[in-house]
Amino acid sequence: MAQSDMRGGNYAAELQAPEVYRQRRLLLRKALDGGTAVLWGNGDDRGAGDVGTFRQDSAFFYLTGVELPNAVVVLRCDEDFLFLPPRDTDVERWTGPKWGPGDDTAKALGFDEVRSLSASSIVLDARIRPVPSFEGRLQTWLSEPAAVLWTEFPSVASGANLPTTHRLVTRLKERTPSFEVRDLSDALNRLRQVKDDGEASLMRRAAQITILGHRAAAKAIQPGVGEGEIDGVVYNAFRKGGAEGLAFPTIVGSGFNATTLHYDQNVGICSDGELVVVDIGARYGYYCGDLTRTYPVNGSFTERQKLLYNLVLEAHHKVEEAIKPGVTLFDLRKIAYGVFEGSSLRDSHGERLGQHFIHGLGHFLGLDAHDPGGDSIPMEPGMVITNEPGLYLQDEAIGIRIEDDHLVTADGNENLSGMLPTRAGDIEEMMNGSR
Ligand SMILES: [Mn+2]
Repeated sequence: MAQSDMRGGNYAAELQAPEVYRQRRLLLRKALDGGTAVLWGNGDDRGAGDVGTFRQDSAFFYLTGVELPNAVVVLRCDEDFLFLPPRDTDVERWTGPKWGPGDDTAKALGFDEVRSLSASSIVLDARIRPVPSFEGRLQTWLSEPAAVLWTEFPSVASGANLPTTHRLVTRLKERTPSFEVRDLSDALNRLRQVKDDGEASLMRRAAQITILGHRAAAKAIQPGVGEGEIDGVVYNAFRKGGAEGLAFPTIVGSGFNATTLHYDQNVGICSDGELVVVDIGARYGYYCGDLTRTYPVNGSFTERQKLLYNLVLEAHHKVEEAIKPGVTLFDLRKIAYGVFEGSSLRDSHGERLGQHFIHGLGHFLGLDAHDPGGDSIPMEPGMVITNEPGLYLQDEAIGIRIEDDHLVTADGNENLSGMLPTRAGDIEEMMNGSR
């Protein structure tokens, strides 16, 4: 599709047909029980110095495929509406052509109607008639008897501005106190957890590009190289592979830094004899990869490092064999913990290793690197989770994590990153350029 036809930002929405998003809205509408659901997309509030392109809210993108800032979607049992800011040709000279309210947009994006967020007027029968704003229309819907407003409330970080949803609901309540507010998150998250075939192929692609990042990192790691340089090598491989960007900030942690779970400063130097944890994810069509490998900086594991590495790998394998419908992340963590506790290996105090597995086994993965879903949800075909056992021995400056992405299938799982080596010998070979 030509650049000028996209009118919405980048290409991600083009990867699935408007009909796919429409079907998702239809499914959600059935859960509304006669109410009105409203979801606000993200505004474009990038400040000076921020990098990257506009990123739509994940739930909003899931339902609409629309990447324009400041859009609103309304779902009712028998209709859906997209509200967009009116087009502004002066602004578009700076930001490029955008979709605006109107029938051609509705047709292209698969909506019944696309209306303007602002109040306007039309000439009908030679008379000027007012067209209400989005808020005016919403007010009307919420004045119906027994009206219900379904929406998602983003968590409010202390000190942050009250999000749009809170502000608007408060304002509506002042004028129309009678409607009931219900949380749309459960129904929406439930839909997002089970990936359809189109989503599964986007996630396969995100995993494949993330693998390219690892292969590039493996070849660049050597004594004296900066963690930041590896970070750059990974980003280059992602963009070369077709990713639109990062699923989350790249983690390159060597030596003691490898024992810090979300270390993302990447300002240290990889030194001879250390291990370096590389936890990276490419984003493709809004879907996230998330893969971790642990490399010996000089290209070969020491005896102690290899023993510990193989133990983490054993936990990783046992978990992989167990991923199938019905099990929970909690069950899977117990398997990995059992491997660490059952090992004859000890820490520097002569104690068992289970206590050094300090995080969960993994998380749901999708439009967000940490997709909705918790440790006690039984797996279903179509769910995607990470499998990332790890051991962190701070006083030995050893951190080890091995992470793959798994799509749950009817009788087990598909390892989306199975092509990326995990065995210690294969990791060494990958670093030395022979695979
Ligand atoms: Mn992860």
